[in-house]
Amino acid sequence: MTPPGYALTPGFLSEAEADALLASLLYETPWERHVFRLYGRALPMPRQIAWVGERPYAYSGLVHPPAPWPPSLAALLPRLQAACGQPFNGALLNRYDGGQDSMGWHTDDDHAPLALGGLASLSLGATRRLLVRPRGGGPSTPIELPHGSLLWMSPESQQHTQHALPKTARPVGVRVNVTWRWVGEG
Ligand SMILES: O=C(O)CCC(=O)C(=O)O
Repeated sequence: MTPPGYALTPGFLSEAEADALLASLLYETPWERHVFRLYGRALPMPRQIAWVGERPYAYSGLVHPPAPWPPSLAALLPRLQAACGQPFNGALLNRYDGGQDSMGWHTDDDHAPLALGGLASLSLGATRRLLVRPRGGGPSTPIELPHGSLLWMSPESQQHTQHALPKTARPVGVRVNVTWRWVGEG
């Protein structure tokens, strides 16, 4: 069972559609691996990211400039918007090259103009486990995210819960996640 405010659609994309989208995003995307400084130590972010969309996006201590939708994502946009019942004008792409790539606990409402709505999270490649827990801590609920699945995260889910994609010791292949968002004028 997914936690309140989260809804999973396995097979949102067919196997063939998901295979083609994964291949084109791996190839076309200008992936960036950011490096943070903490107490004088350089810490590489444990995944690669890219921002696409019509507005700039403040994320991970940087403002990412607007970047055009790649054709493969532009083609999917109307379908995503119809499925979720809200517009999206940008997407954060995350690339996990193996089990040691991960994302820590966070919510996605740190960017105030996101107030309009929820997020649609499309998973491609290796199945990874997302953990969801109440904001402020507590027991976590796992959600397995298979190739081609779509996870809807309501606006309320971002107010009440945090999520994370932990590392895994299992041998896993590459995974790309596209989190579609609405970004206001800031
Ligand atoms: O890779 C995932 O499924 C998590 C993505 C995520 O939490 C985010 O983009 O905020």
